[in-house]
Amino acid sequence: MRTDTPQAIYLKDYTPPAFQIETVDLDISIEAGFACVTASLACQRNPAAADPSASLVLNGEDLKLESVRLDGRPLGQGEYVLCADQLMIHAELPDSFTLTTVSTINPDGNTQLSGLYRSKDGYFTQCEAEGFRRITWFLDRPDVMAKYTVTIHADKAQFPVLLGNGNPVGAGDEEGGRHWAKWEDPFRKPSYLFAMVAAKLDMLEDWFVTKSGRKVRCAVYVEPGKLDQCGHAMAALKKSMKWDEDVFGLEMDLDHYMIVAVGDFNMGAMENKGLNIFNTKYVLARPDTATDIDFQNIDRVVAHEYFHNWTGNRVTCRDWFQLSLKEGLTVFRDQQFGMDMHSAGVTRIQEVRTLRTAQFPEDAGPMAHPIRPASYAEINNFYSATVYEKGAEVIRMIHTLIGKDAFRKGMDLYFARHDGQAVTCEDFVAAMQDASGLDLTQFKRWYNQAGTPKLLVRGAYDAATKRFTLDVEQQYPATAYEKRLEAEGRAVARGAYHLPLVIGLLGADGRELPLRLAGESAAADTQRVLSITEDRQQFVFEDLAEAPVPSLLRGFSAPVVLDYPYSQADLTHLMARDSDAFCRWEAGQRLATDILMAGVAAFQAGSGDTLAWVPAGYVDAMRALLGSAFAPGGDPALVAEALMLPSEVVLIEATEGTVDPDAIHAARLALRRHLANELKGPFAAAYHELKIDAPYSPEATQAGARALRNACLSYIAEVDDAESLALLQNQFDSANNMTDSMAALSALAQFASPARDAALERFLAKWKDEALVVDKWLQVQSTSRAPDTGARVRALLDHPAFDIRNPNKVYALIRAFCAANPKHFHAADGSGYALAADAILQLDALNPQVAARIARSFDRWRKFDTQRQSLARMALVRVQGHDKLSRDVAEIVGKALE
Ligand code: 0A1
Ligand code: ZN
Repeated sequence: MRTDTPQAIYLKDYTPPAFQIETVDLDISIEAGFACVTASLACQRNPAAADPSASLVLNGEDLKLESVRLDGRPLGQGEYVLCADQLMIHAELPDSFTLTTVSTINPDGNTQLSGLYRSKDGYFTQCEAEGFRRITWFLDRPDVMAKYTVTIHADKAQFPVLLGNGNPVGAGDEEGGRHWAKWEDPFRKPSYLFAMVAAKLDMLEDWFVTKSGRKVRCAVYVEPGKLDQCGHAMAALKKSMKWDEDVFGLEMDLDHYMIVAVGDFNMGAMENKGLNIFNTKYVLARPDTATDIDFQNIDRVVAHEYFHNWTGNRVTCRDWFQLSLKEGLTVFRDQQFGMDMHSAGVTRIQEVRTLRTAQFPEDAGPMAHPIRPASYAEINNFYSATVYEKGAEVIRMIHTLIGKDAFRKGMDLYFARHDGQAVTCEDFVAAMQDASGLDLTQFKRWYNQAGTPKLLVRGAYDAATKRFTLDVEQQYPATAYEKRLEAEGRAVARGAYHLPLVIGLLGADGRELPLRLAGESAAADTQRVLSITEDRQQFVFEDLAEAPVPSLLRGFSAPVVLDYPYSQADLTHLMARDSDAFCRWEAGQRLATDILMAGVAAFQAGSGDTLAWVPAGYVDAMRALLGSAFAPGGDPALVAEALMLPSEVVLIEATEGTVDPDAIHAARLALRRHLANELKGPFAAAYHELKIDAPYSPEATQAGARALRNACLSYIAEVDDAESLALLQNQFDSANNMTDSMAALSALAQFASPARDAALERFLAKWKDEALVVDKWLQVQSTSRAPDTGARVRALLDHPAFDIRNPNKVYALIRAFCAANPKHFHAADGSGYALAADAILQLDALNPQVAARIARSFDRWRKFDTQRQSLARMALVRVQGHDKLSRDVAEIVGKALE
């Protein structure tokens, strides 16, 4: 039995590689039941290596070595050693030489989906972070950058499409109905960006002319028969190319840019040079199969992978500790793209919601880590919300502190200095500092400290002096991460963060008041970026004729928890009048959270049903909110966001002390029902008013109207009478797009009823051959609040529509249940925990990366009552006790139990 957390590797131990590899020549032959890989590596001793006589040690995993040659000479026994996923060359090595290995691999048996693997229509690769070593022996680390050529051989009828990175340089037929193709990538790249495909695929082709007149061929490859679902992805690609030229001056550098969609994929997509491989979820979309959100996600993921071509590929990471160098920056870039393409306010709100649902809990739990961790056991566990989403917030703070123009200069400088290199987060910050002249030394704490800081802000108005004083205090208590470092004797000093606090002040009539800080001669503006650098700071605003309501943390200017003692009247005022869309939304969320927390206490005391905890005026504020969508300048998309009460997951995080998931669920549902009953008329009127007659389009205005209409529908459904059921049924029956169809199905799925069962049955019958729609069918059930959900999820594990080898299915059924259905996952009898543990163990034998993602569901187990804690601990201990546990799951479970 294993009880420990696996061996960690440390950032402080980084040393440059002993060898560099100049060129890689690969020959990959796909045979029946195996693949043969010949790799010729032109190697050179690295003058920067610590040990000038170090031997060559290559990584390899699940490879069967057939032969090794050094400059053509076969090496014999004793000249190399194979040991624990390493090939060590003992033969004497000249300063430069070519090492050629021949190995066989088993892509058909590769259920991990890392390296070369089989999926329905052919063979695909995934090499980030350490998958290349599952294809051939290599110095599999990102600071080894080489030029690659690859020749692929396969059966022509079964796998007519053969793709590699870069440019096609040759192709032909071979004996036995086989064919070959050779690809050459002119850019040096790390091994994690290698890709190849041998498959039967259809292709959509288009062209993009870059700003300097280069014609780029854009191609989207999909499963045969799905060409009618890839137009949106192609359009997104071309929009991304244009945007990166316009906003960052960055041009596409290859003649071919290919996107290949595959149904079996662990993550969203992968930015391999010139040959992106995508989860079908982020490529395929048709109005009747994909929702507005799916269309938006496709835009974002296509843009994200495209933007990586500069931020990640041209300039890459020195080591995996620097992952946020490329990910935080690229997420920031895709967020900015999203804000330009869709509604800026709504996009920002959705990002904040993601951060609060996924990243804040991570920072508060056993897997807490800074955006650049100091150690890890399994790098795949660090493709985290912290590295990605908080990483993007950190870049955004630099953008806010130095301003847009200096940020652009900083990007230009970063590329001028580092194009073609593998660098560190320091290098990026140095470019920003040098371009802006702002000292970012203290700012770098964001890279080394974990945890969500708390900003305690207090305001005081003095009518006599007409001054408003803001006192700002930051708190950053140690997280599990710092406690672990401390226990290991590696504690690092913690200190105050440098962050931008963007603020405005609102008068009683909602006007934005001019802001003049003490010591300044005139009011500069109605919005200011306050630079917070100390544990405690004070800001005094002058010339205020009335007590203002402060609008704080505009645009969510820093990833912190803000604590300000707003009254309910202040919040209602901000909700209705603030000029900042995020702050308007935030005021509503804050108001709802305060009310719901009172509701939770009431339910725990047995008086929840009286609704005495809902303050007078709340229903009116929500009525006004709904009405504002129809006023001149109203934004239905934003109102839809604001009508949504904080999720149970967010409320769990907001709970100080022991979480009671049943009371949280009861209070939230009671408030939804109350609003539904009180605002029955307005919801129905809005629903009818927002009917769209035009043909479906996923663009923002139509999607916004649909979002609000479906938000109304979900409230109408809470009334749960014959009339509301008829409305749901009618929408489900007549919807001409997946957004409306799913909205109706998901409302129906909340009630264990014959109507639900019939709708689910019809939906599956209609869509059983569209894998991504079947995922929706699974998820609508796994996230339902209906009392039979736990049992249904168990039963669905055995349903023919479910496949535990397919990550999308696992995410839809199991992860969604664990992460987005707290009422059932945290069922008091432990059945949710047992279900998760069973799934983790079953998955771990197939796909450790996916198993580890499910294991993260236990992150917050210590926040619950002792009964639930003991059941969660039992489940975790059962997983940990398994004797062949992967490093991936062992790290997660080990940390959870620490
Ligand atoms: N770099 C990709 C994400 C990615 C990471 C790992 C993968 O396999 C283990 C796959 C994709 C991105 O940021 O989009
Ligand atoms: Zn990325």
